[in-house]
Amino acid sequence: MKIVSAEVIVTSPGRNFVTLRLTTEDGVVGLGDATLNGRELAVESYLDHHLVPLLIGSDASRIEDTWQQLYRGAYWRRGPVTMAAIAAVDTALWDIKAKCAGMPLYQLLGGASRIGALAYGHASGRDIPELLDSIREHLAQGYRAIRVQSGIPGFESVYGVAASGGGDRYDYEPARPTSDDRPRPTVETWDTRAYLRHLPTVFEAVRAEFGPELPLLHDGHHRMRPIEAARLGKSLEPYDLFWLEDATPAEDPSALRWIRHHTTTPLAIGEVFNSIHDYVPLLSERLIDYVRSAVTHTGGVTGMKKLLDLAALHGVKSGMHGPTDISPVGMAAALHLDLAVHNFGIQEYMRHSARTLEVFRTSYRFEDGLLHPSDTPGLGVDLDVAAARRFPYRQAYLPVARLRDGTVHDW
Ligand code: CS2
Ligand code: MG
Repeated sequence: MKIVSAEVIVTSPGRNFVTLRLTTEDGVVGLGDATLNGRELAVESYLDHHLVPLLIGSDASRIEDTWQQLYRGAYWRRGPVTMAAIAAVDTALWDIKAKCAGMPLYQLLGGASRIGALAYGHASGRDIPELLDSIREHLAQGYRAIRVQSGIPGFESVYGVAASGGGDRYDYEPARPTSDDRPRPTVETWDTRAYLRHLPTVFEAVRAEFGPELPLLHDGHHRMRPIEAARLGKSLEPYDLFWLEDATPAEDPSALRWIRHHTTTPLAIGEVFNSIHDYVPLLSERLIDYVRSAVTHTGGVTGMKKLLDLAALHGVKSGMHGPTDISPVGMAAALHLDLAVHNFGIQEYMRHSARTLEVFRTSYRFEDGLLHPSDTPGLGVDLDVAAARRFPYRQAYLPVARLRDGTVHDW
């Protein structure tokens, strides 16, 4: 079954997405997400110039062989751009295979291991009253697990806090389009000590309002040094978090040994990882409790399945990344894995905007706190190419964090 067409579609319905669309000689279409927030055109170029020429005329049924050829054949292995490109090819090939088998993808992955995938949403507030309202809003939307991000007194903007008042909270998008009067990334001021002082008061208020049962998550977003992350994990123990995410920059596994020694707060890490090799020490030494990678950034369904099987050997569960910069195609692929693997933990679900869903026609469902992948053959997502062309790419950068003295910090 040969591939006769491979299109890389960059579209910006509310935010930028990169999608690979493969078509076989029999007219079967497969989609793969290749979105890398803030660096989309790098992946578009990698696909267009280096992978598409290899795909035309290749056998769409040979998924593992294609993956190994694109990974080992690149010589220059790993990296976010390479692995997002490989992920898109791999996901599109699984979409095609499942369509040809007449099954939803999860059936090819071993069938359902649960009735649905527990989702968590992003509640946030510039102050505690606004945060509590946002949590109520998310509970009313059906969420049964909540990520809690709060502003810090004295700070204009903080990671993860949606602009309040009007608009759609689910449109929170950290990557800001450039313009003539804003040609560069926005700069956010950061002060870890202020954050460490404030956060326990936030969770004290949330637990007082919503009780001890509600699963609460928090994203440290890479910005603490090990001893600071250890202090935060310890100070949040009374609030029984489901997880503390990205407590420290993920490149340094020894940092996690420090944090692990000081706190029992569960740790989640890996959304910026792109290879199973990044996880090996973290899993073998049980330094983390949840794997945060997304199908889109870790070599596709093939890469993610291998990673989750390795994680399962060490009692580590999935917690796949699911912000709005994972496209509906990437989200759908995640849901098929979420339903099938045994070591499922939780699924991030920021919910895409109505404008995004004008381009990506999805059939996964969110009901009573659980996500359900489509039962139509394949991934269950279609891309309206004509609609995609109505939303041309807009250059956008993720913010940069600086300390009060101007020093660049991890955002
Ligand atoms: C965040 C992401 O959802 C999360 O856990 O870490 O929203 C992250 O900020 C974006 O994916 C960056 O593009
Ligand atoms: Mg995160």
